[in-house]
Amino acid sequence: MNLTKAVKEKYKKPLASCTNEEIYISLLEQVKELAKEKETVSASKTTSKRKLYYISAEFLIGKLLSNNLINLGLYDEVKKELAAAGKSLAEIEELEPEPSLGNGGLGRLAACFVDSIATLGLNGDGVGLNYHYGLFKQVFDKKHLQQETPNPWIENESWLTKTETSYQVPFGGFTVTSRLYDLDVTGYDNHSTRLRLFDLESVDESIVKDGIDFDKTEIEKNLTLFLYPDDSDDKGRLLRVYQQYFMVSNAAQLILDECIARGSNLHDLADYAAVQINDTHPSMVIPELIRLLGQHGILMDEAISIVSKVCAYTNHTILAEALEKWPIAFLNKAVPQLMPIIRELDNRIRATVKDESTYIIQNGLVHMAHMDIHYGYSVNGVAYLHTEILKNTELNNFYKLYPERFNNKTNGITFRRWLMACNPELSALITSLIGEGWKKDAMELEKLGASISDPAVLTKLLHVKAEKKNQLVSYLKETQGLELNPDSIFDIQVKRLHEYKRQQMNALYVIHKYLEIKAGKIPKKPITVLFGAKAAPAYVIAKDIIHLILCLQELINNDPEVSPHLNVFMVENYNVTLAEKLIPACDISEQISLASKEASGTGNMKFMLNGALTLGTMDGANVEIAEPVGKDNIFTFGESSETVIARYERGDYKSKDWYEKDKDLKAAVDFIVGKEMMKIGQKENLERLYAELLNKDWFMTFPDFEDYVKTREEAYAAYTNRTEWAKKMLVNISKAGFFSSDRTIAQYNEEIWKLS
Ligand code: OAK
Repeated sequence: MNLTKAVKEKYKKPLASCTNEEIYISLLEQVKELAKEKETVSASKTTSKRKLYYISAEFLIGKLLSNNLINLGLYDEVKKELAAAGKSLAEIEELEPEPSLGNGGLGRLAACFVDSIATLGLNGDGVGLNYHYGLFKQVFDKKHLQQETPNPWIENESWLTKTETSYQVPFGGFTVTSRLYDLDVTGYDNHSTRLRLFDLESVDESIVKDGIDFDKTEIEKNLTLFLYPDDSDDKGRLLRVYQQYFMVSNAAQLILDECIARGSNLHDLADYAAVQINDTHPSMVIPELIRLLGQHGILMDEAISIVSKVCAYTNHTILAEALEKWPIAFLNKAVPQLMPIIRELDNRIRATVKDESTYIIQNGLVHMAHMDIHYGYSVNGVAYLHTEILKNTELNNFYKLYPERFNNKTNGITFRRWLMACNPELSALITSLIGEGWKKDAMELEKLGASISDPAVLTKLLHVKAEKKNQLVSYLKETQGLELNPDSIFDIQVKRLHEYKRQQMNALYVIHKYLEIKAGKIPKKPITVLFGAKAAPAYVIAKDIIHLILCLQELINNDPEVSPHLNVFMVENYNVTLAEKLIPACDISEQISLASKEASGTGNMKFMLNGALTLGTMDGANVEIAEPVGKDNIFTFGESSETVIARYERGDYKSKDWYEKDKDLKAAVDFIVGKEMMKIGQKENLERLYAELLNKDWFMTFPDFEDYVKTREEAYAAYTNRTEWAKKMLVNISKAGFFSSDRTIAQYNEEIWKLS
């Protein structure tokens, strides 16, 4: 790429005289063109007749400029060219809005997967929706409460390319027109693929009033405005059904069109297409494909058998409330054309399967996952423990019917974004030690083990960490006005706010530490506790937990006795961009979900890869991190998933009993409604949270509290031995190779998609 020439042609002036905005737009155009070329090359090179369609309601892709430059091998070159003209690539990157197309783990995983699909040169696209405002933008108000505002990200110049493709999507009583936008995704040093995002032609941004409020019944205007509109009421829930159908009807029409164009007669559709259903949001693709095949003259029996060879389902959660079940009345209203097909699918199960708990329709509700399992050819969990729990507990009735369909695909992350782009300093150190091979084969990171006793390497590793902490300190000062102490332990928990992830337990620890410091027990090394999390707008207790943390931030950081030793911050509007700054700077990664509840976690992998040590429960992928790093290089605590599952089964958990018998815990819990907090916070929120913990504590923070405190102290003590700590960091980095999404995607391909 020759940026100097490009801007000369576009703006008739030298690079040095261009504004950052002008350069950004020029870079965007150039990179888009190059990605498109790669796309064409990839498409012509592919030998696979079968093509993957990864359908997902979320693709949390993050900013694309740097990542694309890295993947195209242009990053260093462009950076130098800009520097020579007195321009900073980092400043230009800041201008790019972050696409707001996802919410949490499932969406970020989908983005990592598309990167790996491109890198491995597989014949596959991601298919989803082009939300205009995506997930809300989080702001904290003066009362220390989360507020939600729209998060527009689509500008005149963006990564999206409008296509000629458009479909009619029929709903009960009306039909809407869609428009396909493509977004090229570059793979590392190789191919490129596409994210295919459908939008509504008649979408109308002007109906959004007052924060993120809009008329949920104006489907023809609102369908692609927001990701997961508030589903606390029936109107919001119905809108989700409309959105999901809009996504899958477009996807199904695209799939059939493409396969026909590539030579399929539709009877052989399974030779041409594999559909991965990313949790249950795209599940209606099953009846929709059957319906469309019917329109092409294929009879029900055959259509069902074809679709069952095409669709595979991934489960990302065992939380019962997240397993989607839609009232028949909703489907009858929104998508009446699907209900007879869903009934037929259910009747066939009723005729052959005795176990009523597996039926698709039960008590007036359509169980989406049940449809996926009966009519898909693969069901996978996302970490070893999670898959075992699905097989033995949550989906045991289905496992008994179809043991051969169940398989595990432990999640992974793309090392391009989560190491090369966000931590070039560490990448350079690694390359200087073991060469470039790890960039294509992550397992080569194991070679770092040879440096474990090299003091010079360990010192360099600590220097990189210190540098990343300094960078974070400057960034948070500039962007959010936060004052962090770079010479403290950075202890970080960033992820969606959910009771099962137990940010409240972390907050209880913070209170405990505050009380200790007040009583004169000073930590050996100052501690900075960082949180980042958005709470779903209607999730009351999650918002109360944010309130608690923000109040603690106010209290502790302004207490001259305590703040030299302990600080607490909750960063505002945690997103991919912030994650890329926080993760490389982290010393201790909090992965403290209640054992059995976190399907996998992927933040845990990103932190490990960047040399943070995990403080975690034996849950999700933590189990698979603990095994290779060994007990000296991870801090695990808490009850096992068996103990937790057994207690749920007995149903005899009483949080008050635990509260009464642990005086430190009692003091921390009582502090929530004590006079210091009441002065800063809102009585209603704090009292509600206090009552919730004392009377319910559904995710069992109290039984784990004592062990959590003890283990956290051990981690802080270990930190003071810098050489030993650096060794632990190095072990973590060297064992991270397994968690590359290239490995995960290769396994999906070998065992599920079989693309070539
Ligand atoms: C979101 C909506 C519905 C169901 C699941 C999710 C979700 O984000 N789940 C998360 O998926 C990640 C990727 O597999 C996992 O790492 C997380 O543990 C899981 O909570």
